[in-house]
Amino acid sequence: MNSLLESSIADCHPASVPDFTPVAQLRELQLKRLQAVVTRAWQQVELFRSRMDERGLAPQAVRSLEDIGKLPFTKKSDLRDTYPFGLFASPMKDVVRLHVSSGTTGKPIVVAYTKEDVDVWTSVMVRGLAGCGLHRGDIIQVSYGYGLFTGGLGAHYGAEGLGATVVPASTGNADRQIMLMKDFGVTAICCTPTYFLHLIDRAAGLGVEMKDLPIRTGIFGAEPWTEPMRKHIETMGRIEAFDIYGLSEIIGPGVGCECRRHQGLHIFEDHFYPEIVDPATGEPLADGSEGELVLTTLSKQAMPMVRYRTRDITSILPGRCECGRTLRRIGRIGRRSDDMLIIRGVNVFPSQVETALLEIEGTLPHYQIVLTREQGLDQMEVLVEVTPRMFTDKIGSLQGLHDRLQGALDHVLGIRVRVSLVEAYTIERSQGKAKRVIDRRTT
Ligand code: DLL
Repeated sequence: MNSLLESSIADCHPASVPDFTPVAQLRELQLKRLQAVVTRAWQQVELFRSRMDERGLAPQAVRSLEDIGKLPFTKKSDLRDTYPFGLFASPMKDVVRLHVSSGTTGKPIVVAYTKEDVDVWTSVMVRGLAGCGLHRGDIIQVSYGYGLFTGGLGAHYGAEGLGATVVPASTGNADRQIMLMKDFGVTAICCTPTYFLHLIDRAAGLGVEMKDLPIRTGIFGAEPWTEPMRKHIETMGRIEAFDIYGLSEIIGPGVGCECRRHQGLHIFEDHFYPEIVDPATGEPLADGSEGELVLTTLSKQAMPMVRYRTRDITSILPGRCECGRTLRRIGRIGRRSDDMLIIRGVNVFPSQVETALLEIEGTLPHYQIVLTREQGLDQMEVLVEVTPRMFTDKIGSLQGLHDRLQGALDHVLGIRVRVSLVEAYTIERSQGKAKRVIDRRTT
């Protein structure tokens, strides 16, 4: 074993050892689990069985991992159409937990867990947190929402499973969050990146210096964020920031997580099988190509998901991570296939706006995109908060900042949008996922 690998393993909680399983052994385990999950779904879930029947497929058709490509996809609409319990593969007496994801539109979806599912969820979260360098002795503040959202309880069980001390703060009451961090000597926080930004601002407002707090790690996810945002958070918050990914339909947080190399998110592949497909055709794409992430749960009991179309756009990164984990990695998820805005025929993603803004000094990482329709034409306005100093400076510097932003956005987006500079705190702060786009267009 090389010394890097040895030190990575030494860093870890014993539960993290599966991260280093030799690849051949991992693939063998995945195949065995895939066959079992397909059989379970076929036996227990009517929708899945009928889709397999339509294709003339039985579970025995899965003889190799490549055969996964023959299986039907599952989509979010399938969960909505079978609301509430239509995709459950376990009787209710075996279901110990339900979570609900509301999404932005329409009916909510319900997801279910058996005791074994909760144990798997805890174990992947333990592995994720351990990979970020956390361990027993850490004091972890969980500031994801507790409740129907998976973030709070998912991180909570993981942090407790790690043997750390958990501060179950949930979201809200930023002043109290800062007080807890300070008084309890919190060493790590789990929350959305935008909520942490808000906490940094509040700390400054309360006269608390981040550098005086013992916090050293942040585990951020549940919404897209960019590399410039990471740099901003790390500098202002005096912490190391990690990206954690997950979705309710698959388990919640803990599908994948960065390690200390910060070169992509390791997928906990012994439980979740990743594929990348062309979002338009559903055809599989090679490693390194960007496309839609499709996930299959390999051990889920209560609600197995076969080839779930996440709509999250990323790629499987080729090659192995220097940390020695054998788990494949995905790139940071910057966008979803359904968050694309089409403005006067041009495709625009909110993450492009964030990248452009954060490169310009004098702005704050708080922005919102407002869409309107004027005389039949779509208009996009980007509201950007600027540092208080900019407003007290001469008018000329504000105009200069406006022009630099306008230039950066024109360049990145390829269309002219309206830029409005606003004072700090004009844009509403979110406690969970940030709402970046306000669509005021009426059809
Ligand atoms: O957001 C689970 C979660 C909680 C993940 C806490 C990480 C931390 P849902 O509410 O079902 O579950 O939303 C899932 O959020 O399909 C992505 O579009 C987005 N998302 C989650 N993590 C990231 C991330 C939770 N790290 C949806 N980067 C997913 C970008 C993310 N997008």
